[in-house]
Amino acid sequence: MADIIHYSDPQSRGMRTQMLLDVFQIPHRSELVELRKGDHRKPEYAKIHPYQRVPALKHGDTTVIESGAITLYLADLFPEKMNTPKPGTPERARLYEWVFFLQTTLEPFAMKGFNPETKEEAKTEIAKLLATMAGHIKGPYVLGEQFSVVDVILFCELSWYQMMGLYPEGQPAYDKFMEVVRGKIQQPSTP
Ligand SMILES: N[C@@H](CCC(=O)N[C@@H](CS)C(=O)NCC(=O)O)C(=O)O
Repeated sequence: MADIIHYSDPQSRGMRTQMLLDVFQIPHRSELVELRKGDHRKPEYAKIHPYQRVPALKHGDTTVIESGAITLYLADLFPEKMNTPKPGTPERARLYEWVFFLQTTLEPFAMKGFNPETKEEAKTEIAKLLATMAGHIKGPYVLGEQFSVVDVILFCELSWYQMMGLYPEGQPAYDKFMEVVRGKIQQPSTP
């Protein structure tokens, strides 16, 4: 297996992909791209990420950008380690749903959470949208008994909402999910 290099800054969306690599114990090298120092604007980084953001992943001759694409690429590369359901199954459909729901439907609201003027609106919209998706958590994990990449990215996103004051309150399905996954990732040797 070719080497994996993960380019990221801990204070970025790269925390999602870093968490995936760590929790599922995927051998890799982490390359720090410090946004505050402008590392991502250096010309050599444009060879890795064409529009110069983080994260990015290099696997041999293949470079992947976009945290969602990196999530799906890793899930395909390590189906056993990451308990990735087979293509064409209902579980695989659910995996795609959550990746796209988090990144395309919820993320624009999470971005509004950075602005004090739109933060309350963002919190309300996130809570409403998450309420509609609560039934898509089979339990104890999103896909049922299998702990997969979906659990890590949803956990990561909800942890970020907690830090930003955007976490959906009064939704026991998410409280329970957070508790179960927190317990699981404290023992990462048994994915
Ligand atoms: N949709 C991309 C977004 C990547 C992105 O915008 N990353 C931010 C950090 S969270 C970044 O690198 N910002 C640097 C800049 O905008 O100059 C993904 O999910 O990977």
